[in-house]
Amino acid sequence: MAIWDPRHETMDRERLEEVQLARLRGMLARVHRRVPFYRDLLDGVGFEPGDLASLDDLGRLPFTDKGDFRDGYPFGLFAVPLSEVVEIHSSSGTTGKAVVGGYTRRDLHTWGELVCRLAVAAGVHEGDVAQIAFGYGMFTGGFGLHYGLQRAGVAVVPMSAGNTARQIKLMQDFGSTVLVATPSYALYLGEVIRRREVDPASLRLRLGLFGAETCSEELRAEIEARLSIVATDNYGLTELCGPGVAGECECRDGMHISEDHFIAECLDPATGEPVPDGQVGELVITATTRECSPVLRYRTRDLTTLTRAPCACGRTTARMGKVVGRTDDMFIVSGVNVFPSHVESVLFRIEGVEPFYQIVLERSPTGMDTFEVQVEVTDGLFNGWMDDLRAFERRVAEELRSALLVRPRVRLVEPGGLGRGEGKVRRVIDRRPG
Ligand code: DLL
Repeated sequence: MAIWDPRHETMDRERLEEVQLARLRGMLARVHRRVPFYRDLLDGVGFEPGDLASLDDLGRLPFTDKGDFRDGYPFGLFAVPLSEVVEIHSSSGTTGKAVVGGYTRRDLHTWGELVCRLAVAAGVHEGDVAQIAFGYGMFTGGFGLHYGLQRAGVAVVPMSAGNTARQIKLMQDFGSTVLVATPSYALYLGEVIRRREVDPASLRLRLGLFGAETCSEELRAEIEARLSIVATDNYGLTELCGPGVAGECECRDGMHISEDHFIAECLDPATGEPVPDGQVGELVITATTRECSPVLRYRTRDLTTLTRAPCACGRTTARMGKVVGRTDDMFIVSGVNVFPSHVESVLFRIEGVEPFYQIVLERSPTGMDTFEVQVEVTDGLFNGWMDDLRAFERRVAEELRSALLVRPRVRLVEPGGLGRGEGKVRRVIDRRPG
């Protein structure tokens, strides 16, 4: 199994922590000097950058969150003048002002290296043809994978998102071996390939580099079967550079975090105290090496686990588990906490259910919350007897109730009845007031 940057990816922990400490010191001094927001933040807790004696001191420093990025919109958190910035990306900002991240020339170089690490870890090698079906544009996915895959020395096909017919044609004509996409778009591609009776084995696809949204093991298996590939997961966010924070190796036993650039903490979201390895908590990340957009203790709101146990691939970096949900996508119905990922895992285990679903939350005129799960079912089932359909609906509702401890209303939808997206899919539609 190839390792792109063995010097950094297989460092022993003692050496890694020395590197982390030195980089953290440098970063704190820089942001204190250059970014008024960070100066106020650190002064507010009486912390001088020179006070940092060990990595444990990180736990004494304040957090940052999305609100800080929004308040600083657009360039308030930049640590370099605009004259040194060569690229700017931004999240979609559907729920308020967008998050903006800038890159100096060196940041772009680092970004390419980090994405290259995860691509090589996933099994990409020279001779591959990588078709990028992430959107190019303000979203970090397209460009991030583009830079990283070029660094890995593969032929990049910058197809961008959408235009599914052309995606399939290019896959056939160019013999694409690697597909880069969101898992939901990969699933959709698989559906169209099946519908058009293209034999997936006639394509040369062998590997998927998926990320940007949650993908349960059940969904992964479904995509792998539909496209005849091995699917890997990688993680990142606009606030921290985009993709390149963490990615799975061929062992697929957690995503290796590039800890020489990102210090990861897993904390109890309520208390902010660390949780033991293996226990679910909120991922908090400090990006120490970014010149334009360094970030201190960023609360990602992503819930996951960390492990520092050795990995068979030889990398020594900590690994994060699958993102099981976000502190803000968990919803509460009838007093019960529900994560969409949990709903997904239950649904995908039921024979006859297609892997497309949506959760709709509403409030009735009497003030009661309603929780509806709309899910597509196979053709055979949908066009069968009404009684069978009703019985199936009850079964799905019962399976969900026993796993979630709250019973949703289930609405079965014909195959293809729910919308398909090209980018990130929206699973939960919450129409409740407030
Ligand atoms: O999604 C960056 C990215 C692009 C990562 C391409 C991987 C591949 P944002 O649009 O800012 O950035 O969204 C970040 O997406 O906080 C997670 O909630 C979610 N997310 C990203 N990767 C994963 C993943 C990009 N592998 C937000 N699994 C994050 C689950 C993910 N959720």
